[in-house]
Amino acid sequence: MRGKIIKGIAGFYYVYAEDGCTYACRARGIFRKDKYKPLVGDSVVMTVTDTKDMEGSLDEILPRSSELIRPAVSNVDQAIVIFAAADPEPNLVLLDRFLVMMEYQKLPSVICFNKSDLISENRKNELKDIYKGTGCPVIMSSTLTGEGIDCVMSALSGKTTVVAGPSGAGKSSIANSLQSDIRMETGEISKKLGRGRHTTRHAQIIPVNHETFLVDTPGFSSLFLPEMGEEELWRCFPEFREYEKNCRFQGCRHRSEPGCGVTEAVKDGKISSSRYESYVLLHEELKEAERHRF
Ligand SMILES: Nc1nc2c(ncn2[C@@H]2O[C@H](COP(=O)(O)OP(=O)(O)OP(=O)(O)O)[C@@H](O)[C@H]2O)c(=O)[nH]1
Ligand SMILES: [Mg+2]
Ligand SMILES: [Zn+2]
Repeated sequence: MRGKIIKGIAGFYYVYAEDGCTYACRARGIFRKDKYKPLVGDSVVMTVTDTKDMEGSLDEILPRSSELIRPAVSNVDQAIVIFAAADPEPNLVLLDRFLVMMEYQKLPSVICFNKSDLISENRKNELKDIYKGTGCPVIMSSTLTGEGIDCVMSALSGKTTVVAGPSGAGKSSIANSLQSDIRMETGEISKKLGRGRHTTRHAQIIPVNHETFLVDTPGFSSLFLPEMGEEELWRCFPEFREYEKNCRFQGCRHRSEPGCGVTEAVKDGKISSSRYESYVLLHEELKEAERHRF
């Protein structure tokens, strides 16, 4: 029978199989010998060995279409980056950091501002404007009013999507609102600290239906950029591309170089200054990291 590995705990791989059941499977010896480690996300062939205890054996791993490093999951099609629109205020530098990481791994992203019930129409438009140039769809959602949940569902349908975003954004609440039989732990936000409790600990896959899967990742608090070069960083800001052509110098870093098309576009309001500020911060961070490397 075919299935998908949805989590791995203590030597067991939990396989969501074609029959709609989940089996705890041991990997057969061949995997250990080949050092070919099964990954969460793998499509596999399995055999049921015990129908009472729902156990099976992993027989074969089908070819992977992709392999993500952070988080370590295979066959991912896209990411959804979920931030609270308010309570807590979204940290847009962190959001941009997620987008850069996804772009760097060539993963398309969907941006979702949850808790839209807490912000005005004006603020919604402001947030949408900031991310217009990224090419990522921006969804405003609320698990309280139901706004945008249908948009989230249609963005995810038929795909395996990594869910990223800080603790307390409402990732689990959204996953729960997509289908009645999936239940993920949700945590009450700590009013005093203004941030959520870390309720999700292991990377695991939540089947929404037979073709739609969510990869739930632990709440990120800090994230480091992969060891990318400067040039790779500005490639991860899609809205720069159109204006880079106007830069006077080849290899322009879009910082204080004269005749820079990107900083010009920021001044003219064609590139969002919030996005550009994130670029500057991440650029400084990369330079700093490079200095420590050598
Ligand atoms: N006002 C409002 N609150 C929401 C909404 N969605 C979720 N919440 C609340 O926000 C808090 C955090 O939600 P979770 O779904 O646990 O957040 P999470 O992103 O899964 O957090 P971690 O698992 O810690 O990473 C909970 O108290 C939810 O009730 C929403 O649309 N509007
Ligand atoms: Mg959660
Ligand atoms: Zn430039």
